[in-house]
Amino acid sequence: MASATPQTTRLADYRPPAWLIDEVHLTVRLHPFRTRVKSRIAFRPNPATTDRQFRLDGEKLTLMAAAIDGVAITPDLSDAGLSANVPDKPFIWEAEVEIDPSGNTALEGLYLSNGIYCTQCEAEGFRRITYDPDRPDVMAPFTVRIEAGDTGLPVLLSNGNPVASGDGWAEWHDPWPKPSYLFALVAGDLQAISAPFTTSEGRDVTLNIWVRPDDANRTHYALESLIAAMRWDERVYGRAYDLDVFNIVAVGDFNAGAMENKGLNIFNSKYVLASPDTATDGDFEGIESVVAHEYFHNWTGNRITCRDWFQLCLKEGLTVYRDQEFTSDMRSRPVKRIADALLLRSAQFREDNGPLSHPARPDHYVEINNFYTATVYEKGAEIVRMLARIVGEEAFRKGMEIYFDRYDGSAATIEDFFGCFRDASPLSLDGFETWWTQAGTPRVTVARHWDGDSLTLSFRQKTPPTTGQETKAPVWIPLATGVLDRDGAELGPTHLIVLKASEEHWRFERQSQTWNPVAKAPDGPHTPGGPIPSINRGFSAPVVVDAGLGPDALRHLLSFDSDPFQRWDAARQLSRDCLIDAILNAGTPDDGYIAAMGWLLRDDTLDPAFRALVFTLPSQDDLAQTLAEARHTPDPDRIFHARREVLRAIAAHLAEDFRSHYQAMATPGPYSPDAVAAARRSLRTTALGYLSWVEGPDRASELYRDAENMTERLAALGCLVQLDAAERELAMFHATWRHVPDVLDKWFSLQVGLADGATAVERARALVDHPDFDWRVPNRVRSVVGALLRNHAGFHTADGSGYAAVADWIMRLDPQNPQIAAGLTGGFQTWRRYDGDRQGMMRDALKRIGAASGLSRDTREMVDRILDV
Ligand code: B3K
Ligand code: ZN
Repeated sequence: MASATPQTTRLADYRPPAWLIDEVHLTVRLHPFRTRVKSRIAFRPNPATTDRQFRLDGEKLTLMAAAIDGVAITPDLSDAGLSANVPDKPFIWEAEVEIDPSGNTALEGLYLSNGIYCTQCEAEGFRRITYDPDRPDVMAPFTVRIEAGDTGLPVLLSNGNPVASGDGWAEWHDPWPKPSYLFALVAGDLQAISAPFTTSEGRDVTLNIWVRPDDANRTHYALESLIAAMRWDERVYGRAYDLDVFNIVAVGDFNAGAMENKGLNIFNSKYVLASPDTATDGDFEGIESVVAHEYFHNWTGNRITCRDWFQLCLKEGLTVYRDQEFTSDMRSRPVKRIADALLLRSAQFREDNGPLSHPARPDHYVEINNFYTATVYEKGAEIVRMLARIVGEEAFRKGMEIYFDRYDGSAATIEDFFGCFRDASPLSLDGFETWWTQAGTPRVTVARHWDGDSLTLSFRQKTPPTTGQETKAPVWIPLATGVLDRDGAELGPTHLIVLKASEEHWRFERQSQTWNPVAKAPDGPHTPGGPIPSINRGFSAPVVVDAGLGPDALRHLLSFDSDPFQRWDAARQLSRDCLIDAILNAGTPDDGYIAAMGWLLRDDTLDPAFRALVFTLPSQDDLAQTLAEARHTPDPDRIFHARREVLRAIAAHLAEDFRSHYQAMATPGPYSPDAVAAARRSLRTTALGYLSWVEGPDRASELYRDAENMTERLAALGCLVQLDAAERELAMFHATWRHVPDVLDKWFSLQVGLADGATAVERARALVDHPDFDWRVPNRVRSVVGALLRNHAGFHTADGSGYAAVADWIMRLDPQNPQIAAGLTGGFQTWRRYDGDRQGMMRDALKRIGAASGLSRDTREMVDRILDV
């Protein structure tokens, strides 16, 4: 029997809380199956409402006792919480509940991860720890006493500052009012590496990274990253840390990447543990950015939180924007911008193009955990970036200052945030806010008219309809635009054209080098001659621009544009066109394309990381998306083979260059994860990838053997897997790393992710039965099932075995960990792109999941949305 239709929560139904909290006091006595949580909560009526109903959230709790002002009561209990009659004045609520951390496989609330007790409360996990108004607009200071009980665990941590401790107990106090989702508790046999830190305000802080003793030597990079992030937030935003300790704990079993609990961040160990022999350059960069992201939440998320979960992008979009800027300052700004554009286009545009599309601020949900999406995070960050660009650096800073001053200690909305920039900027921003409420990726088409003296660009914007939003308003589209003459010279500085209407005409005067809006385009046909416009420099707007540029014009931009993003994007468009031609017409890369690519490869003035990105061709999924947008039905097998042919052809043409770069980009001496060294390795391993297609496996085998760091070793292994020549190396890798979970995950994921379609399915099926596979560990599940979903040819094999396998695994996982099961279900979101047979098989797989008895509301919502029922 399918579960009952779960309830939809709507933004329009928001009501302020009936009761506010002055103080929360918790005593947690740990036990693997019978942990006791005593709560003492001081409630007072909310003067902003006359509603006095008293309802507390609570799930999977056994209530032992409850009292109001010291008098025992018997509340009305339901699966979702309790209600009680309460006095119409401030009162003290007390309760004692029992919970079972070992039985908690959903990893939400308090759970045991390999002997470490830890919590995950965002979004609604606190209600699995005790009864409470589990909503972000109820904030309070917390005092927490942890009693180790029979567990004997020595390290007992919670939010805030340590107050007192003794044999088997510790007490913590967090003076900063916070919502329940930021509560955290950890108990374990842990070891810290620590550093002192004095804030710009003169506060002495102890920084600790807590891990299992065996991992203590792999925490230094996380600690350095934390220090860098703290300094950056002081310097760039004037925000200093506000407690005496900052604790980070790494755990092996974690649904998300990390969590910003006040003063006690809990991390997926993937984003903490690193050493040259276990982590790749990408892992190091990921650690730096996630440590910074969680730290930045201390102000954007914790000190100022969200009024309700619809406002999630208020904290996530803004904090992603902040971490992107941090990485840009620490590493290469253009390379970071390209990486972010790649992610947005592949993950967020994909979301917009399918049934899961939603605005950056959604207006309804069934399960909020399903909305930690690319749209909320990445598009949310792009909206902040556009706002910053439009109001300018100074007004943006001022707006942020107003935001911090005005909303510190409170729970805010997108409107509150936006209002700060309205106040900070002299510009009228009316209309910009549509970005938060309208789903979909705007398309901008541009026609050019050149009359010998001036260039007129006619812009048309259109956002295709999305699920539940048929009609679309025009949005503000800030397009940083330049003009290049035929000799490559820049005609004037970059100008920010902010489109507001569905159709606008802008004229560039060659004489005065200025841009002006004009009422209409000159009569006559589109004239491609004259200077070449470079539109959307630095990816200033998260939109699709079709500037109607042919290969010559793209090669011109690729060669001469002063904006590195545009050079990369021109190369990207040429690569994409070449691949599409190979897929549809069995075409081969033409000489002009090869020459342009070779020219970029050999340009030693360009950052090697940039060149590596130029040679990272659009993924199979990106190509399927491009084809679907052009109303072609993507054929996954053809995409797979055509892409390999193009890679081979490029490799054959540029083999000599790749060889010399492979040598020249070696990084002798001790490994350093810094951006310069990492950039060299990325170009070197990219060259290796191409060379493997023409030379076979020897060079990769040799690098696998000789590599002195995980970056090169894993890249070599990836080449061997693609050539189906990795048997020996895979066995060696397994033997070496079997007992290091974060490294073993790479072994699982690589052999599924990079194999050809049929092999990927077969391997994934075998690997879920491998003795080292464990359904309870999200990272391990993602390393196989997630890897198969990301293997386009594998997931979409013509016989449907990929779909069937993934559906089986989702059903197996759902009762245990609904969040992970629901996340994997998202892999089916593209089903409408494909041919009738595949559509039928994907729909059947989804229906099969939907019919599973007792399906979680998480997965049910995903199935329903994807099938659009
Ligand atoms: N806020 C957490 C994510 C929580 C996920 C809840 N399902 C990490 C982050 O974005 O910083
Ligand atoms: Zn975040």
